[in-house]
Amino acid sequence: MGECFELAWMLVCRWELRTMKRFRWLGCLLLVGLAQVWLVGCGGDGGGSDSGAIKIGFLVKQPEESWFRAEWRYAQEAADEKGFELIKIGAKDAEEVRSQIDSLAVSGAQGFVICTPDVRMGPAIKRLAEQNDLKFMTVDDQLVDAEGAFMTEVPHLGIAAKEIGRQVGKALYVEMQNRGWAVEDTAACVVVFKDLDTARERTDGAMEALIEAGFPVEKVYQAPQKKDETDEAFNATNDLLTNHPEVRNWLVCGMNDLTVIGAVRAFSSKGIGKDRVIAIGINGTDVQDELGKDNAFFGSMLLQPRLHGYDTVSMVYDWIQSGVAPKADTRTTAILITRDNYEQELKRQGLWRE
Ligand code: FCA
Repeated sequence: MGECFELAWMLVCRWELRTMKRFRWLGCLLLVGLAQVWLVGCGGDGGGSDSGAIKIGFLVKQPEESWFRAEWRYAQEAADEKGFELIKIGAKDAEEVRSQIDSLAVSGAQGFVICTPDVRMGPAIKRLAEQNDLKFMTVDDQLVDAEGAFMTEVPHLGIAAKEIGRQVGKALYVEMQNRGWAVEDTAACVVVFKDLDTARERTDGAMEALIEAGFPVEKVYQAPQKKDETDEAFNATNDLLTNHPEVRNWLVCGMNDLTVIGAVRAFSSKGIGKDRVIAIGINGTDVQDELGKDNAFFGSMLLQPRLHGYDTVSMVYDWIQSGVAPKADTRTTAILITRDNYEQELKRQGLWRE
């Protein structure tokens, strides 16, 4: 194949020498075509596995969550388009993360994308990947080292958490005004999860924007959840409500839809419904049912799971295939969906369930 390539190049040069300018482009086209055939003939996997088949893992901490299912779906789209094998893995604790990375290596994978159940596993994940010669990047939750500092040497794609949190805070305030609620009658219930930076940044952003808009800081109550799960958000909110029976109206937010769903359930278990609660989540992937009902869920910040699934695996694929490393840090944005636009926006992103 190499010889064909050289021969074609000679012909093009000769054409040039004979000043057959009219046909020069034809020669170039021929050359490009042959170069492609040659690359395919050589395998063209630029450092992939011996068999040439590229396998990439996608590990997520909560495989049953709609958010992660959406990421997987879009990652699969990339795999089908580009012709690599995607291995979808649920890894709910540290032990599963370790054993699944090892099995990935055994199965001949060359890389993975991960949203780990525990970001403090950062150094361990990095070591395991290096030992097994696996390229990897993180999605959603950024790894931290032993001192709790972000491991910026590992490529990451996550949401612009603080800014999206601020959008939540602003939207809560605007809706409070639309309803004509007096600030004196209203408090904020912010369900916080302090163990995860992206969660903390979101709720910090929401509180910051609420206070900036004029909401009294002493009426912003935090309800700490022990884990990032709906039941834990329910318990945290329940405790807060027991301590504040005097509040008439509530603005509610948290790290994601599942948290806010838990909070809304706690309110409704105490008989506090939509006429006294404005609740806004984050993700947008989990709220179709909520917004389909007439309840206290007002809206959600709809993220872009396609970028988190399709783009991340594509970056790891390019890294394996052609040695182009992913961008060090990518942040994605969100838009507010409410009952007015949720159907249209979920359909636009291919997230609507019939
Ligand atoms: C975290 C949350 C998910 C989603 C993602 C972008 O991993 O747990 O629900 O919000 O960030």
